[in-house]
Amino acid sequence: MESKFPKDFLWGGAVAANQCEGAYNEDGKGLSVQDVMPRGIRGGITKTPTEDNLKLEGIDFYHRYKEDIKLFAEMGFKVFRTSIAWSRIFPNGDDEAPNEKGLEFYDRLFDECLKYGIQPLVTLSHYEPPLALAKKYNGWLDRRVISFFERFAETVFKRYKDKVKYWLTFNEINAILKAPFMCGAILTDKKELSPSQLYTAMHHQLVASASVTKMCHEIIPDAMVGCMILGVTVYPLTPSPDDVIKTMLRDRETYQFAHIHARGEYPKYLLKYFEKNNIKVDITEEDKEILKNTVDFISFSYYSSICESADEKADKTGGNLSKGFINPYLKSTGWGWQIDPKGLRYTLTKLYDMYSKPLFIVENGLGAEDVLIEGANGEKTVNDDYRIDYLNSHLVEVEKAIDDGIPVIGYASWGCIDIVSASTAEMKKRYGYIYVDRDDDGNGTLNRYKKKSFYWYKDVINTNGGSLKR
Ligand code: BGP
Repeated sequence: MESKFPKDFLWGGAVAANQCEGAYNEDGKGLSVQDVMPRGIRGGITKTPTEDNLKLEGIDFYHRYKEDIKLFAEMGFKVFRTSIAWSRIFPNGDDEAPNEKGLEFYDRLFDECLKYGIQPLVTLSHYEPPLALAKKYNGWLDRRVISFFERFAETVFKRYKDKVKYWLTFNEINAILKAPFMCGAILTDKKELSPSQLYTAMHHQLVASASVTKMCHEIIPDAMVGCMILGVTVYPLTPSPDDVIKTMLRDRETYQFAHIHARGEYPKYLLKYFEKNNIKVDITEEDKEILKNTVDFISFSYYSSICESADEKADKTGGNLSKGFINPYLKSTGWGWQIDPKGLRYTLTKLYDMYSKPLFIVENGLGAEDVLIEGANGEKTVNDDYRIDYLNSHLVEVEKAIDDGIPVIGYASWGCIDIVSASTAEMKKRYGYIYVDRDDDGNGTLNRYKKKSFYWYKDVINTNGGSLKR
C-alpha cells in the first residue's frame, strides 16, 4: 500500500540527558535529582550520588555522542530528541551566569546532528532539575523557580537559536502530580504534600511553560514549541456507565494539561475541582495573561493503555507512571505494560478532535530484555523481532490517523539506543535499535551493536513508511 506519511515526516528517536549522558559531575555540571535516585522513581533518594546509580555514567553519551549520532544518521533519522540537562548549564539552578563548558557540549552535539541533516528536538526539562533547587527552595513549590527556569530557557534559546527549531518545555508535565521530586524537585514526601501545594507546583510549571513558549517565539521566530504530555490512554473496563464515567473523569487528569497549553486557560472543571476540594492555588491575573501563550503543537509519550473501573476488586495493572485495571484483550510487556497499537490511533484522534493542534509522538517503544548473540556475519546483534512487531503495529496505526487527516509532525521512538530506564533505573529494560554493552551492575565495554530493528527502521525511514507490514 502507498505510504500515507507526509514527505516531510520527521522520523527519528528520543533520549533524555540523565538517562544517557553520564559525566554527571564533569565540566562544571551540578547534581540533578537523578544523581541521587539510584533506583529510579520506585526507589529512595540518597544523600549523595552512590556507585550503584547507573545514571552517573549512563551510556557515556557525553563522550560517545559522535559515534551514536553517526549510527542514527545511518538509519536516516530526520530528528533526534534529547534534553539539555539544566544543571549542566546552571549547576545550582539559580546561578547568575551559565556554565560555558555545559553550553559548549550542546553546541557540539547539535552541530553533529546538523552535520547529518538531523533536526535536534530539545526538551528543556526532562526529569532532571538541579538538586540544589530542591535543597534551597523545595523545588517548584517556590514561585521564584519560574524565573530561574526562564533564565535557563532564555540562555539556551539565544545560544542555539540557529541550530534548534523544535522545542519541548516540560517532559510529561502531568507527571508532577505522580512524582513531585523527580519532576518538581520537591523534597517534601509526596504523602505529606497537601493538594494545594502539589497543584501550586503544577501551576508554577504551567506558567513557566507558557512564559518560555512566548520567549521562544520572540527569540526564535521560525521555531516550533510544544508541550509534552504523558499519554495515559484509559478505556472503561466494562460498558457499565459507572466505568464509563470513572474513565471520563480519569481522562481529565491527562487532558487538562493539553487543554491549558492548547487553549491558554484552565478548564472550568479543574477550577471547579479546586473549589469543591478546597484546593488553594494562587492564579494571579498576570499568570492568566502568561497562560494565553499557547503551543504550536502537542507532543506526547505513548507506550500502552489501561482500563478504569468503578469496581475496585477488578484485576489491577500498571503502565508508564499510571495504574489501572487489566484489559483482558491485550498482552503485556515484561514490565506489565499492556501493548495496544490501536490505542495510539485512539489517542491521536482524541487529542486532535479536542484541540486541533498538530501532534508529535515523541516517545513510543518497547522496553524488553534483549539477548546479544553472534550474528551471521560475525557481528554481535540482537534478534529483536518482538520490538519490530511492536513498533510496526504502532506505526501502522499512526498512518491510519494521518489518513484520517490528522497532522502528525513526526515520530521519535523512545530509547533509540539502549539507555538507563527512568522508572526503575535499569539497563536490562532495553528500548534501542542499538544495543549498549552495559548491565545492571555497571559492567560492560559500552560498545554499541546494531540490532535487527536497526535495519528494519532504516528501511522504514528510507521508504517513508512504505516498507511497513500492514
Ligand atoms: C517516560 C519518560 C522517559 C522514558 C519512558 C520509558 O515516562 O519520559 O524518560 O523513561 O517513560 O519509561 P521507562 O524508562 O521507565 O521504561
